[in-house]
Amino acid sequence: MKFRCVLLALPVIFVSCTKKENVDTSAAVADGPPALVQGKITYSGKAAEPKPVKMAADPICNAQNKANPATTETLLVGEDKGLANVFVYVEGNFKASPSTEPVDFDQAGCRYIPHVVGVQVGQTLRIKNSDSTLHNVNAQAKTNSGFNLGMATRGQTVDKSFTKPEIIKFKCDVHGWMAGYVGVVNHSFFAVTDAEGSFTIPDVPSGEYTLVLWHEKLGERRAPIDVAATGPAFVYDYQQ
Ligand SMILES: [Cu+2]
Repeated sequence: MKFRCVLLALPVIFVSCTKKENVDTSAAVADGPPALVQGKITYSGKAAEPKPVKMAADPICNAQNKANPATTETLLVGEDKGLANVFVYVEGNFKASPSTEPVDFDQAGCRYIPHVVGVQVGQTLRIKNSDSTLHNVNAQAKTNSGFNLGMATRGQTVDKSFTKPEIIKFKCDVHGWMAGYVGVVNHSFFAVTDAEGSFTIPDVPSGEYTLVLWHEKLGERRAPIDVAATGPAFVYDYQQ
């Protein structure tokens, strides 16, 4: 297994990659001012072009899809090999109370938007239905309590929260193509990579941690990081 990490910025944050079995997962005690953890996740392997999603089974989905054609989101590689929809979080036990801001997780155009989203333990996940069709929200939690509920009305919202860290797959039992992921973390130091593979996690307390990367198709990677000051940037390539 080959890992490649490139340190781009001044040595304000040291990033190296190791195989999973070599990583010390214990969280270090914060001992300095908070810093910005930012970087770009790439995938230099082969990636097929996203395919159109066939929504003919539901005329309402199909009509919306014509105006805004949906494509598969399982592996989205963008500019400069940037890998989208990687859930990135700092592993550790931080003293953090959940944000009071709800996180939106919408069903719109018969897709989950965003496709991958993060939420803190105890924070509200506001599940919406922006479509004029029935969606069945099947949260396939393993550590948390899962649920399975129908949302039949356009504009309907359901608030949920989770008690334990876990990345939960959501699927719709009505529309087999619908899948989305909610990363639950016990603090606020997480992000999802954008279309260029970039992410930013602000205000991480100085210290040594493990940065965990998770992608729905490519799986999990772990990299030790030493957050010592502001201004870090690194590139991590998912190709093995
Ligand atoms: Cu649905």
